[in-house]
Amino acid sequence: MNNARLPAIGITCYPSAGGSGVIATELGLNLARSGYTVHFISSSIPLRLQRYRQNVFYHQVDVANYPVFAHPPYTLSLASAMSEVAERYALDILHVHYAIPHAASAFLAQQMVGPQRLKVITTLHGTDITLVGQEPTFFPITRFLIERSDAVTAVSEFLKRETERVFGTTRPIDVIPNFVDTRHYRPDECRERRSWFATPDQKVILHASNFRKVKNVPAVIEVFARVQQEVPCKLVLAGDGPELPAVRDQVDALGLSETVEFVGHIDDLAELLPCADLVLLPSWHESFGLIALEAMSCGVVVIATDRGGTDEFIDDGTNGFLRDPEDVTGMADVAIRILHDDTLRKQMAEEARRDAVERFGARCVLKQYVALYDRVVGQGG
Ligand code: GMT
Repeated sequence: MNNARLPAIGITCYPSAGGSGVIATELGLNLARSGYTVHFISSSIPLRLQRYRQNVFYHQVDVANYPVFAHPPYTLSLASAMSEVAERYALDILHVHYAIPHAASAFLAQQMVGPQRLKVITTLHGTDITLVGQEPTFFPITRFLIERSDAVTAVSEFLKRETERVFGTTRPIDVIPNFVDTRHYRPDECRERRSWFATPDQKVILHASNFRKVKNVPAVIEVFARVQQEVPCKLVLAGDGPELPAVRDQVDALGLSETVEFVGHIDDLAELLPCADLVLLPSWHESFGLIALEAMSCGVVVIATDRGGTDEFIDDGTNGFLRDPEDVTGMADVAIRILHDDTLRKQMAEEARRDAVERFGARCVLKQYVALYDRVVGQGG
């Protein structure tokens, strides 16, 4: 173990926008503030890691290409980088976020360094289990990597159950939920920023995602099309992804282009979320739904999908709403009700903020990771 007797941690994640990268980066930054040495090992620098911070190091993975490769073997380059960093900085743990391919690289690195010296923790985030891992080509390796990690965490009870059901794994899974920096994501009247989108009499509805099919963005547009007939409002769409062109076409076809604002990818939504009166997240499934928690932390009411792990932090009718992603009418009805009733919206927003702070603040969830690290390092080495 390295100095101060705290384990030295290597973290690997997808560096681009996405909840798993955000959670991994925020976890590393919080660990570093608590005195841990944290080494990020990834294909490019994670978005929230751009400036120098004490105890935080970044190692870029160089992927060599060669004409015989149909695709450069990133998994192997990552494994080499992990083993080198682990040897050089005496890492105790490789903590990988999103199983594919990170857990495979960590497994290889562990074999190179020695399973007694280097432990592997895999955090399952969602589509690594619910979509990607179930592809026939990834299924056996995903199951193997879950079984062979020294510890596995899932971001919700739903994801834990789904992993055990689909993969039939026996490796115990710790549930450690997503968390939010409640000092950064906080309520703010943001009158000036709001005026960029809406007049004072208009409500602001917001959706933010990576515009993949699983996010069911067409339902956002359909809900908005109904709501704007009853309540003066604007829709702000933040993010980018493969479904964006189709969503633009849908907006044009419905004659909504004057009332829908596409703001593109925004690295940090803490300044935008509090401007909203309502956030929509009608995904086909969400293992957790970090954006909903971030909205709650900003004191904004959310209507989220009821498929997945959202009911582990959203209590329907108390601190937000849960609806079936196909139930456009139900989502529109509740949106109209909450946008008409300022008193109810304020009451639910306060409840949402309180729950985010008391149950899902970074400090509270960090303790669960720290306990896990202690347990895994204590398993022998
Ligand atoms: O698959 C995605 O949508 C992206 C993925 C990610 O890498 O950010 O999101 C998953 O992980 C987040 C962080 O744990 C969860 O909050 C999201 O619910 C989860 N996405 C899905 O389950 C669809």
